[in-house]
Amino acid sequence: MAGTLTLTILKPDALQNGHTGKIIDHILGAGFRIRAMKLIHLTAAQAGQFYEVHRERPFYGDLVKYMSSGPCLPMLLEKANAVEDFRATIGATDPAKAAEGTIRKLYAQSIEANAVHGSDSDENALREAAFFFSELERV
Ligand code: IDP
Ligand code: MG
Repeated sequence: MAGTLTLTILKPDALQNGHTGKIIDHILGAGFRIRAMKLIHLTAAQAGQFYEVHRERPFYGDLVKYMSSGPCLPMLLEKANAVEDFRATIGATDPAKAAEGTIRKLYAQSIEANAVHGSDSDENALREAAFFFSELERV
């Protein structure tokens, strides 16, 4: 059975461009409950660790620089079928390919500065949740 948790990050471009409130409203409107959230400014080392799986990709260096360029807002979200439903809510990685009405279509700047992260599996959702939040920081 699909899990009920997924991890998102409102990325630096979303915060810098003033989209924080609208994106949170969109997420709540799509039926997700916020179980934890935290405003933080990642170091390059922390951003590199979070995106460890992409270390060999050509965009990794730029991605780490971008993710540590300003504050971001990780949130732990809960809903039935959380991972798949949230990926549908945010749309494709490249906003040019994202479906109408998705968060990335509405708010992303580029394939790199694409407004939000979404876990790609239940296993990664749990790993990413533990990366940002202790049990005590969850409600
Ligand atoms: P996802 O965020 O839709 O799961 P991933 O392939 O896991 O996409 O890539 C992680 C992040 O790396 C993307 O959200 C985006 O910020 C960045 N990224 C992915 N592909 C590219 C690319 O081709 N050029 C630049 N940045 C990219
Ligand atoms: Mg991914």
